Parts: sequence; C-alpha cells; structure tokens
Amino acid sequence: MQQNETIRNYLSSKEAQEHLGLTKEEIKSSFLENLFYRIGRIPPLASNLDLYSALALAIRDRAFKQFVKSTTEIARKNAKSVAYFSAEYLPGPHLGMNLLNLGITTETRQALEELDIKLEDLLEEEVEPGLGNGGLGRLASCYLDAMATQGIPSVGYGIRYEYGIFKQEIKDGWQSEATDKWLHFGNPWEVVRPEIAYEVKFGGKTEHGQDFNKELHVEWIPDMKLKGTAYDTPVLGYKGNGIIMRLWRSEAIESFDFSAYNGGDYYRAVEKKIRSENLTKVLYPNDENLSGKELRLKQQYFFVSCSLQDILHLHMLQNRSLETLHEKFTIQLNDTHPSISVAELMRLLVDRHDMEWERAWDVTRKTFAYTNHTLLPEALETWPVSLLGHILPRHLEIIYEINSRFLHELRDSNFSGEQIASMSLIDERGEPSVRMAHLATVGSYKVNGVSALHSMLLKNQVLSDFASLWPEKFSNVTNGISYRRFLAVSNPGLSNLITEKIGDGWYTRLDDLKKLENFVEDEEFQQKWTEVKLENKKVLACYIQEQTGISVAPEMLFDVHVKRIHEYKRQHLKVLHILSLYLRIKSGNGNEIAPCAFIFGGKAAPGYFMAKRIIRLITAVGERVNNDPEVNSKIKVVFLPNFSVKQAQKVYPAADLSEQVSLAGKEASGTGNMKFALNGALTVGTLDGANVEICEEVGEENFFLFGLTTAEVEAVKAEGYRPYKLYEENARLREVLDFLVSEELSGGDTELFRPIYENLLQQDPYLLLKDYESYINCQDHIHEVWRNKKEWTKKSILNVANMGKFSADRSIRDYCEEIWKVEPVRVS
Ligand code: CR6
Repeated sequence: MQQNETIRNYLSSKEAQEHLGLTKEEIKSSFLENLFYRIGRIPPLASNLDLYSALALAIRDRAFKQFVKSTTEIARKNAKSVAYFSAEYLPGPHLGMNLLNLGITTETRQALEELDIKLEDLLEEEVEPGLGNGGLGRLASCYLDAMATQGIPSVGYGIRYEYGIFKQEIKDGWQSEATDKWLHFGNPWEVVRPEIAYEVKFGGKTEHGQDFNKELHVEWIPDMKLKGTAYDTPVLGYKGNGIIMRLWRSEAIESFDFSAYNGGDYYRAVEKKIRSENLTKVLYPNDENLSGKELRLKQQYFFVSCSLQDILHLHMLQNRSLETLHEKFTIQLNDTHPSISVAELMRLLVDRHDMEWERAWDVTRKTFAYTNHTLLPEALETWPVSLLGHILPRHLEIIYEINSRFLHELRDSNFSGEQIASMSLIDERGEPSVRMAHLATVGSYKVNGVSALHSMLLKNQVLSDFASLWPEKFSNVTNGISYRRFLAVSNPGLSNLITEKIGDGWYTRLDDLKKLENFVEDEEFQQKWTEVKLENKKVLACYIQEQTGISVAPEMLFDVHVKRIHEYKRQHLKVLHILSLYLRIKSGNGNEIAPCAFIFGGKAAPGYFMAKRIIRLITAVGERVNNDPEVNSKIKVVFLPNFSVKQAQKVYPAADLSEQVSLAGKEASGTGNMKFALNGALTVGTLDGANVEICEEVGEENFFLFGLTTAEVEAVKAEGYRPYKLYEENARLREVLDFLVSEELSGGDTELFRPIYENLLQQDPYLLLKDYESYINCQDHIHEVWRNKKEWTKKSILNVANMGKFSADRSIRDYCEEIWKVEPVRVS
C-alpha cells in the first residue's frame, strides 16, 4: 500500500509529467535520447531500423507508464481481474496502434518531420509477432485491446514462441514455408522480467504417502524441470488504461551443468539448456487441426503452469486466502489449448497448498470459464491417456479423480449408460484419450460459443448432454474486432471521412456509426466515399504489383478471399466460379461480367495436403487467366503470399466484395467477415457463423446471401448425398469440373488437380457442388448491382453504419456482464 502511494505521488508529480510527456518537443527529445543512448546512433548514421527501434522504445516507455498507473489503481481498489489464457496471439504491428491510443500520431509525425524522417517509413519497418495461426490468435489480441480500453483489470497470458507462424512463399505456384525470425532484429516492445520465473516439471512418477499429520499426500517426482521467464509487452487502451501481455519463455533452471563441464563434457553441459529452450521454440502451424504432438501438450502445460503460479503468487501477495481466488481472478480459457489448467490448478491447490479436494474443486470451478471456438470433430482436442500420463503423471491421476466424481454425479442424475460414456472425460472407444473440451466444460462455471449460431449448435449438438445437465452454464458471446486497428489505423482515408461527418465518438461508442445512415443519400458524401475506396484500391494494386508482378486495374471489382486455407472455408468454390467465368468469356458469352480482380491470401497448414493443392490450383488458374489476352482485361487472379495482420491492414480497406462462403455450420464465427464489412465491402456469404448476425444487422438487401442453411445441410447429408449425380445432371458444372483435370489448366499434368476433382465428385464433404448453382447465380446478381455504382456505394455506407455490434468493445462488455462479473477501474 505504502509503495502504491509512492508510485501515485510520483506519477502525478511535475517531474514525471515532464519526463513522460506527450508533446511534440518531448517526443522528439525522447526519440533522440533513445537513438543515442539505447541504440547508439545519431540521425545521419541511423538506418530506418535504428530509427524505428528508437521511436518504439520511446513509445513503449509511455505505454508502461499507463500500465503502472492502472496496476496501482487496481491494487488500491483490490479489484477483481481477468486472466486471459491463450496459446496464441496475433498482436499485429504495435507502433501505429500505440500512437493512436496515446493520441500522439500527429505530434509524432511532426516531431519526426523536423528531423527529416517520415513516420510512414518507420511504420513499414516493424516486423509483427506472428504468435498465432489465424482468427483465434487475432481475437485474443483484439480482446486485450478492448479490455485495456475499457479499463478492465486484466492480463493476457501466453507463450513467447521464438519462431512464430511460418513465412509463406510461393515457389513454382506451390506454398513453401520458411522460418519466421521475428526476433532477429530485437523486439523493442517487450521487457524481460528475469525475477518473475517459475519452475515447471515434466514426466517421472508420483508417490502417494502420508505427511506428518497423517494426511494423504502426493509427491510428484519429475524427470525434468525447467523454468518459465516472463516477457511483458504493454497493451494500451484508447486514451486510457494499460495492461500487459505476459508471455513465457522456457529456459533451463541452471543454464550450465557444472558437474558435466568439470568432467570435461562441454556439450553435455549445455545440452539441458538447449533442450529446455526448445519447448517454446516454435508455434505449431495448425489451425483447426491438431497433430497431437507431445511437444504441443508440453507447451500448453508449460504456459498454464507458469501463469497459474503467477496468479496464485499475485493473489497471496495481497495476503488473501486461496479460498477466495475466484473472487479476485477469473480465468478465461481461449479454446481447449489451455484446458489442462483445470487439473493444474487442482494440483497446485491440493498438493502444494494443502487444500482439501472438495474445497479446491469448488474454487477451481468458480475460477475458469471456457470459450469453444470450433465444432469440427477433427479439431476437438484429445490427448491419448498414455501420452498424458507419461508427460504429466499427476495430472492424469487428477483427471481420473475428477472424472470418477463427475460420472457418479451423472449416475445419480439418471443419465443413461450411453450418455455417461459420451460425456466422460475419457473416450474409451479405441485408444483411451482425454477429451479436453469435456475437462474444460466440467471445470468451468461458464461455457460460451463465439456467434449465436455456433453457440446454439454447441448447446444442441456437440455438448448437448452437458447443456441439459447445466443449462445455466451455456451462453453466447459473439466475437468482435478492434475498430481502432481495423478502421482508424489501417484505413485513414475512410476513417477521416467518417470522422468529418460524425466526429470520432465511433472509436469507442458502438452506436455512433449508425449516424452515417443520415448521409446515405448525400451525393457529395457518396462521391467522397467512392474516391476513398478507389484510393485504397490503388495502394493495394501497387502492393500486388510489387509482391506478385501482376497488374490489376483499380477500377475492377476487387473480390477478395483472405483467410486460412481450409476445405470447409471453400476457397475452391471461388475457383469453380472463376473457371465458369473463364469458360464463359472464352465462348463469347462474357458480356455481363464486370471486370474483376480475384484476390486470394492465406496460409495452409504445412501437412494439409488438400489445402496446399488448393493453393496450387489458385496459382494455376492465375497463370492461365492472367496470361490470356482474351480474358485478362476482364478478370485477373492474384494469390498474395504471406497473409498477416500487417498485410490484412492493406487488404481490407481496398476490398469491394468479401467472400465468406464456408459451408453452413462449419465456421464458428469468422472475424475477417467483420473487418471487411467495417471497411465498406459488401459480403457474399452463407448463413454461417457471424455472417448470420452481420446479415441481420446490415439487412438482407445489403448482403449477398446464398447456399444451404445448417438445417438443409443436415437434411442433405441425412438423405445420402451423391455429388456425382449433380455432376451428371448439370452440364455447366460438369464443364467446369472437367476443366480441373484438363491439360489446358494443368500445363499437361492432368493428375495435378485430380485429388480435388475426385474428392468433389466422390465425397464432397463440404457440399460445394450442392451450393454451386446458388453461388453462381448470386455472383451474377452481384455483377449486376456493381454496375450501378450509386446503389453499390449506398449499400457500402449502410454496411459500415450497421457494424456497431461487432466491436470487440461490445464483446468484452458481454463477457464482463454475463460471465466474468468484473468491473472497470479507470485511470485518466
Ligand atoms: N480457426 C474459428 O474457426 C473463429 C475464431 C475465433 C476459430 C473461427 O470461426 O472466428 O476461432 N477456431 O473465435 C479455432 O481456432 C479453433 C479459428 O480461428
């Protein structure tokens, strides 16, 4: 308390204000000081990287100031905090966001201009941390931003992977993967905290005995120990609080084995260090599909163990009893990746802090809440019992104990044998394995899905028995995105235009965008709106030219499909559409087609055969189309390599049409769909995930809907779906499909795309052929609407005006009110 008082007094002192100031002069002098003293350069000799690093350090210090202020206030109020557990984060570039959040973009730009430096050049220097695969990791980062903005006491816990998501290159049309050395030039945003480190154990055995009070006591004797060290990155809220993202790096407890060294074995002496550091070396590049590797489970356990030990430490630091843990902390599990937490908290409470089992279980169940992010059966995490027992022997015992008590409860509640087997934490069919979603559900006080449709399916299908047991446990929080990053920072043109009309209240007030509806008929505004889009398209066109050598005319309709490559997301449905246009133009029937650039981007998991083949298909179609003078003035096909947050910030502002074409019932939510619409793109989409709610908000007349509903998908499958029949019946479709295996497309290798062809004709698990006709008709309609530029622009304005619901600020408010029961603590 005494310490808090001192910090507060210091922060409000004149000295601190001057030191941490935000005026142009102060930014300039702090920038120059950092350049000189921390980077060791003077402006004339500094590279852009030096300049960027100096600026980042100057801004980071200011961000930490907000964090210190917030933490002091939270401690003073003894407030409840959120710990967000996520194995993935995709923060995107920090600099632009932090400038916006501190409200000093203009001052910084001016300060640099006086030194003859362009802020934009420095922004381009930043290498983003790719510590996630896609939507889930980006969502976690949007939520940290929203929590900070709203003053929610919170910490984001995760893993500091040394190599993030691989860098995608396209070689001879194929995806090739290179390591992502994001730390190569240092990371000015983080601060290492060597004093915040925890020991983590693996393997070995357990010993059950009695302690001196004759209480049963379990001792875990591991065969390996390492430590996790904290690396903190400040996350600023908009003109408000600062929180941190705390990522753990694995290290050897002793960096050097002296006994081995003294024995003359230098290599063995450092081996332990290397083995320990390997744990957080690399992110698993699988999205929605787990390879079930031992190292992955170790990573998961490592980060939750460090984080839980940290939380218990912080809790006890305030002289609080562990029995009140849930009153001061709530822990959100971002998917099942951190769900081993349930067993780890039990272990810490029971084995380390001698809490009695029932009491510990009560605290545990009141501490965790679990968000499910997928219904895909192959992505629901399970770990073989043998593997889990080998790496975490004590946790397996704990899981068995939780399960045995849980199954007892089920028997008492008259669940059938069949239901009990399907709800058990252990899947006994085949090789016994632990169902992590069940562990998370049983060990949490709330379970939520990420869109209305997904939460409904979760409740009625995947976890239906659990929902009948605990109906009050289940809820929905529709995902949201950061408007400040995905509109204010990445689309300054549109953002300024909006602010000119309605002020900048929309940065934080969800409903403000709605005011744009008043200007939808304003011709001057419409004109400016189209001009901004065209400017953004010109910028993207230059970038495309630079990255791929392909030239696209900015006046074309920019039809964009960027997201992870996955069969359920149906990038290949888009390809079938493109081929249909190609064949139409070739046969002289292309008059109705508006000039159009099809822009794809996204990574495929390196071991995902079909996804990689789909990328090859896209590039092959591109080679064919872009080089054919008969068609290339009408259509162009681009595959942008290495989709990332930084690249996304260039793509969304320039899109006219957003492709959200997953098979209904497969995409839990999607968040790209929101980013596109917020930037004025119209959506062509199925009734899947959050598309349903976007369509509801913007109105069906401003959304291009096609395809089967979830119920229809189920009915088609129940009837016994035969894609080959559709191929036989529909001549146009047949022509397109046969083109896939033609010499013309594959440059002579007709086997190249046969796996895709066969898959569609024989199984078609994602019903492309069934939705084909509806998709093509919808696209024809889109081209018709596009010709009426005024109509299109009005729809675009109405899309943006009605996006209020999809702000991450709203999602975080929902979490706070319905799940966490956490109140904001604001600082000025
Ligand atoms: N892959 C869902 O598929 C959702 C995000 C964030 C995903 C996607 O629809 O928007 O999570 N699921 O909720 C998982 O990662 C398991 C994703 O990004």
